[in-house]
Amino acid sequence: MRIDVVSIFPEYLAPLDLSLVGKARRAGLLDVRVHDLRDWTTDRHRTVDDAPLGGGAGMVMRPDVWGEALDGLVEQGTELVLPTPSGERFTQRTAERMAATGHVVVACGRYEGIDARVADHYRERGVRVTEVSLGDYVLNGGEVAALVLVEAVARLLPGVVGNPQSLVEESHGAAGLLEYPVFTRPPVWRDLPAPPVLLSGHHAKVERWRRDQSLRRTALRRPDLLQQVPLHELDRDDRHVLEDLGWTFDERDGAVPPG
Ligand code: JD8
Repeated sequence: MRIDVVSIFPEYLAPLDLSLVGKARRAGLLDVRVHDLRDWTTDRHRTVDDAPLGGGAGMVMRPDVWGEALDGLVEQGTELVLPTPSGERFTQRTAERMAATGHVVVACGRYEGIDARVADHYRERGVRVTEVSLGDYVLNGGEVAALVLVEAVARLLPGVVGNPQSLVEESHGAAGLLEYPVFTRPPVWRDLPAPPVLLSGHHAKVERWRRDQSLRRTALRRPDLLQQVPLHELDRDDRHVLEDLGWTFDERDGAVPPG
């Protein structure tokens, strides 16, 4: 898979040289290329922004510079990703879909954003254009989203994560639940014992305990996620855990939170 990231702060993407993503790049499991948007400017001040049409505060990124940059990177089958606070939420499902895409180009905006015609222009040319948001808070640019996207996608690629099994049980995975709490040695730390079941060697009990913890955490912290879990994926024991928390179950509506 190839991911191109374009930004006026390419050094902001330096963390992609580190850790798992850095190792995967050096191993050829992933091709990440970072570009400086100013390389496509033509004036001696390397200008990328201009005043907003219609007035208002701040500056807007020019479509002509972005057009020159993206024309050189976007090909047939490329997905063009534009981080923006007004985008659709970037989720694990989004990451999974992008990991199955051969080529993604991420256009990192700054200032008040990128001239809206850039997205429209590439959509008109048949390019899949996705405007994504990390969440309901305002950042100063798209670089943080690019870091999140590359890491979330890279770790889903074959060979990047050492033990693919760990991808299965994590939050937002196929089960749609939050992950259970994890513990390691010492068995007692500052008078805090680890859950005895984890020291029992009784694998079935350990699995049940972990499932119960995932259900409880999801019910208490992310009831919206639990409501999306198909009823047939909640067995009798699962429902007992949730009933103790006041949940009910409706064949049509699925798991129903208390109150
Ligand atoms: C791209 C420019 C800053 C945003 C005026 C502050 C994503 N979840 C998210 N929050 N914010 C962004 C984001 C912010 C960006 C750009 C993404 C490009 N800005 C602008 C509009 C208000 N300034 C984001 N993903």
